[in-house]
Amino acid sequence: MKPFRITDDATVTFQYFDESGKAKGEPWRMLARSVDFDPYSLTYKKETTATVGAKEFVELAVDGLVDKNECLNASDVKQALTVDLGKELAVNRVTLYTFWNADEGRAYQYVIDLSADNKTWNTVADASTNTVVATPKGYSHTFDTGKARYIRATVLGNNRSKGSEITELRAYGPDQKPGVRSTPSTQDQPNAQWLADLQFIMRAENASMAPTEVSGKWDLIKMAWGPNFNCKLVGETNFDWQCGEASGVLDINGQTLNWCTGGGNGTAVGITITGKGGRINWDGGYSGGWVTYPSDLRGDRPNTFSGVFHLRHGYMLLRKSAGVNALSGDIEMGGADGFNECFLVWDKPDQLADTSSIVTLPLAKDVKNQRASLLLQGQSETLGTLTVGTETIIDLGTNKDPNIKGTIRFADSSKKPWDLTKSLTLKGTGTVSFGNSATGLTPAQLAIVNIETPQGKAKAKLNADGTLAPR
Ligand SMILES: [Ca+2]
Ligand SMILES: [Ca+2]
Repeated sequence: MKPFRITDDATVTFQYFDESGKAKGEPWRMLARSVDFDPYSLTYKKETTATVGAKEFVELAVDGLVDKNECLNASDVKQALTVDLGKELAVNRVTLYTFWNADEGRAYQYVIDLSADNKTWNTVADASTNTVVATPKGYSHTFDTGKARYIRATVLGNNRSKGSEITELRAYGPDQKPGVRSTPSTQDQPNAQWLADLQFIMRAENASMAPTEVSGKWDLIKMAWGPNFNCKLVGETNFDWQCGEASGVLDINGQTLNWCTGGGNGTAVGITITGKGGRINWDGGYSGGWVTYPSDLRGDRPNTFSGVFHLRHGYMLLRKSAGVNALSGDIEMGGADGFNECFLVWDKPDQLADTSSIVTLPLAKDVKNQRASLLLQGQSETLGTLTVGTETIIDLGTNKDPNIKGTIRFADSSKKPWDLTKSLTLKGTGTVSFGNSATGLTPAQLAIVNIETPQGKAKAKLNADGTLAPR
């Protein structure tokens, strides 16, 4: 078998096969994280002490791995980390790896010293006034070769917080190159621990069993809810779930999910919804009833499900973390015979993919309250086109911060087949735009747009930048 190379974080699926090539047992997955690993540093797994920190955290600084999420930390005080090389060795290069966050320009101040006896120290790098921003490459210092048994890095703090996070401290002799096995003059022969580590530089996290396959009527009672929830549709599935909370993963897998939630009860959907294509037909509440309590899509992981989300009726709140997609595909609203109106509501900004388009569908003739409403609540969104097929309302609402106005930016929708017997009504102050020019809607489309102003209803025009304004 050829070795395969992973150059970035990747989820790898494993499966056993018998000699005839037939799959045996369950596949399983793990997340392989890309990390810098060097077991040839003189400091690798050497006896290490620190001014602050439990033993397992101190060991993180010499475990061979540069992982900014695994640091020996100290806040409010300087952190001195001392590595005992076990015997005097020739050293001419030290690299200190700290936490890094280039976006916030985090730079660490530190001093590095060498010693033969752990008492008398020789400073080889004084970066106590450093302003160079920390990166995954660490802070490297090369100096005249000296003999040392002890290497000490004292991190004084950083310019963004009081933390002194150390993820790794490495050192090398003059005949060494980082990441390369050297001659034994400066280094012990590889021991069993090194070899074990070299064979396992992929770090296993979130190892999980294959998803449970689901189709037909979904029997919830047998399902385990929580972070380990892991299901995949393998056929059309009917899923009645009146209230509750869940997390984990649901792969729509190109299938159809008929999903009913709520009905006077909110349903918190913290599940991460994935899968290419397919469709979710969502009913919030019950046929003919007035839905008073929203269900919501929440959590800090994006729903990457790229099929159609059909909000048949009910009140769906988009409540993912700001900028995290609650929906990544297209959205249909309304169109459900005998059901009342539907609301798509923003609780946080930037909840839809910039390519997600919205179509409001015509309802059956005998249905009252034939409306589809987008309630921005003072949040902002950029998305794809809008197609008006029923009475459609955009209410920009108000933000908790009075300086922030609701904003919704549709793509140029002039080619979309609007039902010109219906209307689009705008409420609230803020920005609604179609494309970025005065041609983002046709004159016929503009003729059915009403803007509610303090002075009453006004007809609409598009400014040169695509924003709607009273005419
Ligand atoms: Ca480390
Ligand atoms: Ca967006």
